[in-house]
Amino acid sequence: MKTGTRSPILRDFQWRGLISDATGVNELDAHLAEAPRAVYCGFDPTADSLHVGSLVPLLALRRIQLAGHRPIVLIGGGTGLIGDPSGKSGERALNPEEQVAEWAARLKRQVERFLEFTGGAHAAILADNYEWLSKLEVVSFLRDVGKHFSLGSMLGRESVRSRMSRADAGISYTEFSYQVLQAYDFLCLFRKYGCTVQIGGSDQWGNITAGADLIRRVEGEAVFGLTLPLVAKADGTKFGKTESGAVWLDPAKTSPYEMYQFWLNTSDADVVDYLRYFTFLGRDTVDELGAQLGRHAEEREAQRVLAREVTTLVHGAAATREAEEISAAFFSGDLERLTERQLAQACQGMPKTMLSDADLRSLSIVELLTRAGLAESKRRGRELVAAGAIHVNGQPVRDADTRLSRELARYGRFFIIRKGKKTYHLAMVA
Ligand code: 383
Repeated sequence: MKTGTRSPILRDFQWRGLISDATGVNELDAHLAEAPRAVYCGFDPTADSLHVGSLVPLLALRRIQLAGHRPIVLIGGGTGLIGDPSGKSGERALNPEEQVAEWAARLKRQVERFLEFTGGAHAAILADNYEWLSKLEVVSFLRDVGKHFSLGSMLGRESVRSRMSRADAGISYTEFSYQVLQAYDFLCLFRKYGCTVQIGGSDQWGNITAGADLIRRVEGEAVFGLTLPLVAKADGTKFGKTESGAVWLDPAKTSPYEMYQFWLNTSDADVVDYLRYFTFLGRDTVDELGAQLGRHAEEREAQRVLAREVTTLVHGAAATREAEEISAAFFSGDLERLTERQLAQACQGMPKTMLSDADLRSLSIVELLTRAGLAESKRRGRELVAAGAIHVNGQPVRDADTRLSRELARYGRFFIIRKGKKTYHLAMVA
């Protein structure tokens, strides 16, 4: 891209590393510099919640709004009934209609906190493509829309080619048609709201350019597409997953504490990139945190700032403060000060062993260690206790034969076992 970028938003995207690809980047720059524009990104309801991977485009829409443009969040109530083949190695099962409608409603509530929906020309718009896709009639659709798509370019899309080339996969006519529906959405949003820019992850490139081509053919207008990088991890493992699965934005699925821990565990190699992708901190602050990382990586200040910033964006300041308190309590081993609610939250992402009432009266600590898989044998369990490596509810265990009891349990039912410095396990009575 040329160095003299004029539009503040593209300049910001550039230093954040948020531009993977764009259709005519210089023209897009001029387009955004010239006037406020309507920019959209779509999210399909394929689950009951968005996850941390959805944050890059969602926050990009917010950056776009803060720069004075109008963001449009499109929920794919219609496309979610079809299934995007982009980035998917196999055909997906169709989800029931009621399910997709319920998920769509949830996603709408979820995206609301990230954008401003009131006040003036750059107020955000929430749209659902079920509104127009469900009304399509096949004959007029094939005449008015389908006629503009050449089979050559449809088959040439990465999402289609990668599936056709696999002996064990293939693609149905249904998923093959997905790109036409997303292209038609861009046309509808262009007509309805004057939307001239679509953004999405780099997996969306084919769908986005299909829409831009359609608008050029039908309306004779030039519109733009911009793709954001798919977040990668320096060690090559998949971003957005922990041992307990995906990191969701819904606090009922991933507690704020778990989310906070997820960001806190970012590697030194990734943390500066993530500060640029996932926070609104400016260049000076990010540079300073990067420099500090070079000097005192062990302090993990960059990770702490990242965790605080993102958790606050997603869950608010109060939930973040609570997550920080829980983290501090675990760090110091001083679990006494946690409330029952905080404890329950902390335990969500921890390996667990469920105990019965009988266990609570009869099990010894050493039996608990083997039951929880923290020691391969009772003998090993005794060694660990003798070495002072086992803490229960913040207290060092001195006698391996101590029996569990309600009195020993935190809030009458929790045993937080710590082995060594970092390995935590929760035993609890249901
Ligand atoms: C539907 C209708 C449109 C425009 C877009 C869509 C959704 C799109 C899609 N997106 C992914 C999703 O919904 O499938 N066809 O899970 C993901 N997005 C964003 C981003 C991302 C993409 O929601 O790269 C990651 O989050 O684009 O995989 O008219």
